[in-house]
Amino acid sequence: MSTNKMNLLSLLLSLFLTLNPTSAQLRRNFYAGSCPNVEQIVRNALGQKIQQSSITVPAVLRLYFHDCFVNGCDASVMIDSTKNNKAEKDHPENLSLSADGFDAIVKAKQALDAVPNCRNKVSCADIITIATRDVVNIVGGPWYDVELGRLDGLSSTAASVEGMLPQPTDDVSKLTSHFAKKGLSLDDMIALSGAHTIGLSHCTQVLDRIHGVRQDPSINATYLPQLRDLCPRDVDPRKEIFMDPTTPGKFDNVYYQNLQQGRGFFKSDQALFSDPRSKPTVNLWASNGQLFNQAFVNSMIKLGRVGVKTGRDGNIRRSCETFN
Ligand code: HEM
Ligand SMILES: *[C@@H]1O[C@H](CO)[C@@H](O)[C@H](O)[C@H]1NC(C)=O
Ligand SMILES: CC(=O)N[C@H]1CO[C@H](CO)[C@@H](O)[C@@H]1O
Repeated sequence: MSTNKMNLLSLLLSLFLTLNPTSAQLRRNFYAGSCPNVEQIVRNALGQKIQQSSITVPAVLRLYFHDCFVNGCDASVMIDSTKNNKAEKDHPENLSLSADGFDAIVKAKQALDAVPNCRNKVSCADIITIATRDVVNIVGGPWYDVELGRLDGLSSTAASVEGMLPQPTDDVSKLTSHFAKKGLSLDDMIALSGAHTIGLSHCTQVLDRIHGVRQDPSINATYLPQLRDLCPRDVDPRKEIFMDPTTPGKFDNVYYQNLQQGRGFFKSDQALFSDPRSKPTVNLWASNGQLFNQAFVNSMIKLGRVGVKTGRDGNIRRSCETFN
């Protein structure tokens, strides 16, 4: 290629990067001038919280997903309801968001506020982003550099959650359309679903799938009786069980190997293996954990750009759970 063409190409590329606002406003080391140790401080606070409760790990990861899918990655999921406002937390689908996830972010914010130059300088949305990267890494997942510079959102309503989150009964078409609305591809959806390699679900989410007339025939014949034992039809609705029956506490590609054997936890998980559009990718990542890790990192960074607030659309909250 001639130098002229190369110059033109790099000009076009930088023009594109400038015009593409979501990627342009976020950057690594955003807090280098105001709170240079932000990542270390968050990581220390999380380490302490995880020692008290290991449930914190999947809880934070899921919090990031729910935050970004409703209203963008703006910590709107953190806001407490008041007399006049039913916040996102109050939507029935929140019931499963574990309190330890919220508490971990509150603790990290407290740790930041204890450092004079960091006090009220770091957004709650960025704390969630950093914390999520950390928890994934702490249980064996990949490390990656986080983009920062999000502001915290100015609204949070239970009504805004309606229809935003994919359902565990969704098929690949429905899942794909949910993710496409956020600018995320089929492969992003398959990669991010790999988050179900850790964490718990309430039994109630799968009762229909394992008992009765609507029982899902794709469930592995050895796994089905185990699931029924753990989650009998009259189970206590508060009971939770691991979603990855093989390596529940480790972030790995066993999620995809489980799908190959009919050990997907939700219909939406197992659908990734039964649908020809997603099956080749499931097989690839089942056989190559490194490729999965790369894909997961790319998709997590993309997820972190969804609906980012800047300027007048946000601020830095003094408390993550209430508006300033
Ligand atoms: C693809 C569509 C998805 C569906 C239908 C879905 C659905 C669910 C459901 C129903 C639960 C169990 C909730 C309960 O306790 O009852 C759950 C748990 C969880 N989900 Fe997803 N999810 C999806 C994608 C994601 C994504 C993209 C992430 C993160 C990147 C994620 C992370 C998690 C984690 C970590 C848990 C365990 C939470 C804990 O142990 O506290 N999920 N998901
Ligand atoms: C079910 O799981 C067993 C291992 O427990 C495995 O050998 C078998 O191939 C699985 N069945 C199917 C249909 O994948
Ligand atoms: C974690 C959390 O905030 N859970 C709340 C979800 O919403 C119900 C009401 O729908 C509350 O009772 C929970 O406390």
